[in-house]
Amino acid sequence: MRIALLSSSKRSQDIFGGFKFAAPLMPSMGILQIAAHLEKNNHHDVFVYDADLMNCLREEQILEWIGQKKPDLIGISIFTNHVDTSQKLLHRIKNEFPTLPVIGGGPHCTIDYQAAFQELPLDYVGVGEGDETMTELVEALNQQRPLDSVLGLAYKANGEIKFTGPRPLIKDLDSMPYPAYHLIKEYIPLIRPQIMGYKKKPLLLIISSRGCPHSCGFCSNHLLWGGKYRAHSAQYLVDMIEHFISQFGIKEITFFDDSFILNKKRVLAFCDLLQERKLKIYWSANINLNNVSDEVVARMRQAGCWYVSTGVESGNNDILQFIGKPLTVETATEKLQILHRNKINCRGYFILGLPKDTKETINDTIRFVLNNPLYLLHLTVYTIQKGTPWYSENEKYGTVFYEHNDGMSGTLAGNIHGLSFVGHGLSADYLLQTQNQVYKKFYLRFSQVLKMLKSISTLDDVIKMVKFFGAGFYFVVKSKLIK
Ligand code: B12
Ligand code: SF4
Repeated sequence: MRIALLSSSKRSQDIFGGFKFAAPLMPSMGILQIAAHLEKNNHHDVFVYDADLMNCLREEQILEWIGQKKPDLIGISIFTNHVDTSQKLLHRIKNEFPTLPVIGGGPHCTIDYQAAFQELPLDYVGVGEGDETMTELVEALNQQRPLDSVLGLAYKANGEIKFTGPRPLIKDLDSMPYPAYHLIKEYIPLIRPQIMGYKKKPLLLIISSRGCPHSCGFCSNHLLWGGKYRAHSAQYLVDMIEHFISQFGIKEITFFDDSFILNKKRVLAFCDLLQERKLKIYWSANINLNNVSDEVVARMRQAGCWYVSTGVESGNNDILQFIGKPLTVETATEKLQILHRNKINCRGYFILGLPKDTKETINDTIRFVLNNPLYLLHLTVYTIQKGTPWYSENEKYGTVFYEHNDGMSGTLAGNIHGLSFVGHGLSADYLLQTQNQVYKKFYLRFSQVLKMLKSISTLDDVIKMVKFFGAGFYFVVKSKLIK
């Protein structure tokens, strides 16, 4: 069976308007993992089309590609923030290839498979981890077996939607094949995370663990990954990095899982192995601040880590407690100092206008942002999301605009869509203006400009910096004009 795996545009390119060159270009890891699992199980006619990365944002190009590949099954990965592009694409596919079956998967489908069937012309929906589900579906279809044995699958039968039951989580992540980067080999040189979030290309994204043991009110992680933390071993990761260096000459890795350093033993072993094997590679990771210590961070730095991203979310302890985040303002301050001392750049994620936020708690967040050693700032206005613990609670704390529930409404880039939540005592204007002002204050401080200038060591760094400030200026002006 020939299988085409797709990801429609995540819209980053459109959002950046005239500053496309500064937009991140990242592959959809879900389809690369699924492709690898299919290949491991001897299904070798697998093709991947990542619309953003392949810079083919028009549906015609994807349809043409499908026409050439002649798949027997299409799999598409869907995040809530790009349901609209997936919807358009799928309707075109169904018009052009009416008998070609399509399975949807990814966070949006897992969170509400019933809704996914209503919104999108899908034949099947993969709920949860799709690696084994997809392989088993292909085998069941090949052998014309009934589908009820394929766990984690929803499908239409006699006008009804049937769900086969939850797919158990994969126990041993090391039994999984490496993501199938070879299927998008010629596009690897294009991969880049946020413009200031990498040093050297070619670069690959790696997901080193799945799941997070915490359950923050605004995050759907618990529902998606079952609240269980599972991780690849240090040995597996270093073998994989060595493999990718030899295959594609990569120079940097971005670990994009939720918390790379949750298991201290694993991080230390990973750093030791990288150094033992003399693998000189830059890397960065998403981390939780409460796992930071001098010991871990110093080893990370020695082993090539230069940058981390972390969610602090708020500068007020009551709000942090309400979120359910295991962090206090004092701990966050102390841990950011540790990163700073060890010369690891840090990007902080913060949210304005969370349920229970007031102008006073927001001022605490602003003070925190401006008074701690952060290298980059990511500041969004709170956006409601299906599948999060707070989803049905939001109305207690403010006005909810469900029509703006696309995940992007609170980002500086996405304000144009309108906010999805405005807390009691706050207004959309106030939130958007505050976001705009804090960005300007943060990046235009003399100390910040100096810090960023000091980090320049190559011509490429200069170019990135110009693009970064250009795009930043574009967003600030755009969000001021659109009211
Ligand atoms: C890396 C990441 C990003 C990267 C982008 C990565 C990329 N390639 O584009 C960055 C930092 C840019 C980012 C931004 C945002 N992100 Co993000 N991100 C993640 C993160 C941490 C990892 C994603 C990942 O690669 N996971 C690993 C892969 C293997 O998992 P997966 O893609 O889910 O695939 C598995 C299953 O879903 C399923 N599956 C996937 N596709 C398919 C297809 C088929 C056919 C089948 C059967 C199964 C299937 O099987 C796969 C393997 O098991 C997740 C959280 C998480 N831990 O998953 C959030 C997450 C995906 N992001 C989320 C959000 C909300 C955003 C933002 C909208 C936030 C914001 N307001 O700015 C933006 C959107 C920006 C944009 N333009 O896309 C939400 C999405 C929720 C939703 N309902 O869609 C998540 C789940 C976080 C959360 N818990 O709330 N993100
Ligand atoms: S926000 Fe981060 S720490 Fe909180 S549940 Fe989600 S992934 Fe875990």
